[in-house]
Amino acid sequence: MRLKSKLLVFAVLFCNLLAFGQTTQGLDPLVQNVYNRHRISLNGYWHYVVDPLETGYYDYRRMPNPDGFFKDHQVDNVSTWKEYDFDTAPVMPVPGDWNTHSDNLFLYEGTIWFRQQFLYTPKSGNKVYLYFGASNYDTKIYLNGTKVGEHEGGYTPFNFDVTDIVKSGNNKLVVKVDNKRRADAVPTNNFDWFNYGGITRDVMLVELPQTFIQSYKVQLKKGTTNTLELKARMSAKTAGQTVTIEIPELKIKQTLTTDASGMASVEVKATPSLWSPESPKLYDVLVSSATDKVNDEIGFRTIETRGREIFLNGKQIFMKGISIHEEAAFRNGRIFSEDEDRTLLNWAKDLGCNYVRLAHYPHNEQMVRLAEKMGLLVWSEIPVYWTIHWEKDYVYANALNQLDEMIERDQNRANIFVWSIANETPHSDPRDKFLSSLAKYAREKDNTRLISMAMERKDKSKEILSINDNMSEYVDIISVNQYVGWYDGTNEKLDRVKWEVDYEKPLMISEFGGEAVFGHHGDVSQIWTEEYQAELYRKTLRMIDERMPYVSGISPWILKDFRSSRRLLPNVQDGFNRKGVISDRGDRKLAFYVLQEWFKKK
Ligand code: GCB
Repeated sequence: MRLKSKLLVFAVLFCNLLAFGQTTQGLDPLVQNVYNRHRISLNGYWHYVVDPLETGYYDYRRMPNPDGFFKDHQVDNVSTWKEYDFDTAPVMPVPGDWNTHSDNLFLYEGTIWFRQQFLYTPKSGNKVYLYFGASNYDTKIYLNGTKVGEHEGGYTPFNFDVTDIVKSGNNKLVVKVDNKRRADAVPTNNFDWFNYGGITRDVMLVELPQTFIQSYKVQLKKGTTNTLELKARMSAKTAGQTVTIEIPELKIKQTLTTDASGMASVEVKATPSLWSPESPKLYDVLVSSATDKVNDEIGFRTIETRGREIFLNGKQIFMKGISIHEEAAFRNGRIFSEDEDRTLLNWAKDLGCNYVRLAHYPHNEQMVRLAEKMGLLVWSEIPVYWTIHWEKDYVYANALNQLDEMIERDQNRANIFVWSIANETPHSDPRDKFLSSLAKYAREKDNTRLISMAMERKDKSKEILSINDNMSEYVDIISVNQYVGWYDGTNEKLDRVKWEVDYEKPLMISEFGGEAVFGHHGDVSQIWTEEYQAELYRKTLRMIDERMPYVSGISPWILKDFRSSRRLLPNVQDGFNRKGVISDRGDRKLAFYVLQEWFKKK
């Protein structure tokens, strides 16, 4: 199924490429678990050229210039004409975001060219992949003057087989990154977070044997606690290759044989200790073939819904969560290190969370792995956010590709319990078609997790709040972002409203909240104060206790104040969405303690 699905993605992408000439190009199937492969980091200081008019890409008639900056020509004599020079251009760190690297680039949206040189000695018989953890948003990649490919989307990994392009000695890697917002992009041009541009995650060469283990999935079979499904996909699409999967602690050693598509799968009886927030048990897993091997740490759990409840490992669970953007604590830029992931996750643990909603796009791989080790369940989502151009096939292909890359990377993470396919999208038939197809795809690719999306309210009356969304049929968990007390009335309204939600499915409140400036105090009726925000939390939580006893989880908006160009109020917002229960400097607001107390009682 997985291979068929991947082929489908490639087919859709290919057709779109022919039709529109945009979206992704030249991508190779993702190599899974790159951090446990033989890799050579290309991180470091890269030279960059800021190119707002895309002079390095188009000629003066705005036609693609075959001799663009990607050629990185050398000046070899006094009459060589060249109007750019990577060698003398400034440098910035990769991974990095250009906005916080330089004040001049803080609000820059456009193209920046990056160049890194590296020495390499190809090993005969090896394959070499060039891997990007993420780059925001439109990325074109050239190695030694040859175009390697391109990728659209700012938050998912992608890679290319560069075996035939990388050479012995010095190599020149030139990358064009364009973070201009577009109405027909995913996300669209209107979103409430900061459009950090650049190569924002690790870049590396991954050295692999000619035939290698492309990916594997080792999970409990849906609906069981005593059967493991072991699956592996080899890079070569031929029958008869053997792959061995070992889990020493469970005394499992199974040899699988591939079919003609390079896929192999087998079921094996086992009763592993289950992963849970209280006991985040992971097992060492070794996947090996005649030519390749890769290690992982994998946990096993079941997740299902029954009626209006969510069950983890057969036990009903209340999801005590918080939403998080991938923005560093204290310095407000994209996160570039595991320590920065850890700071945010520790804050979530201090709050008493057993779950984090990683909004509104897939966060870096270490964030998910760290959360797994810390016993935090994860809601993982793609940036299908607000208004999307639902009718356009290439927009769908782009969303589908991002969904595929998200699942492909993290399909072995026990803590991911939900793939979320959208956030607050306006209702229409084309939207329903788009989203239901994404839901179907996610379910087929991975039936061991639940599907959800953050919906909006559709009220029965002013004070009878409700949800009415055709997509309810396609999701396992109904989730709603609701802002009574902030965008909808003041806090008193929270004392009056009733909820009538008619779906026999679990309901999560994926967002609620209000803004407060840390240290700004006043009466509970005064907005922007910590007191108002704390009161909003108190009343919302009381509303849930008293009038929504069936709610099965919450992830208030949001852990930390975050940068957003939509938030313009001077001396209050100053470019920040202030709905954090913690300020951008790490100070806990009163609402933090209100939520912490509530979680203690849950
Ligand atoms: C929402 C969005 C989130 C915003 C938040 C807000 O409903 O999902 O991205 O940041 O509201 O603060 O308005």
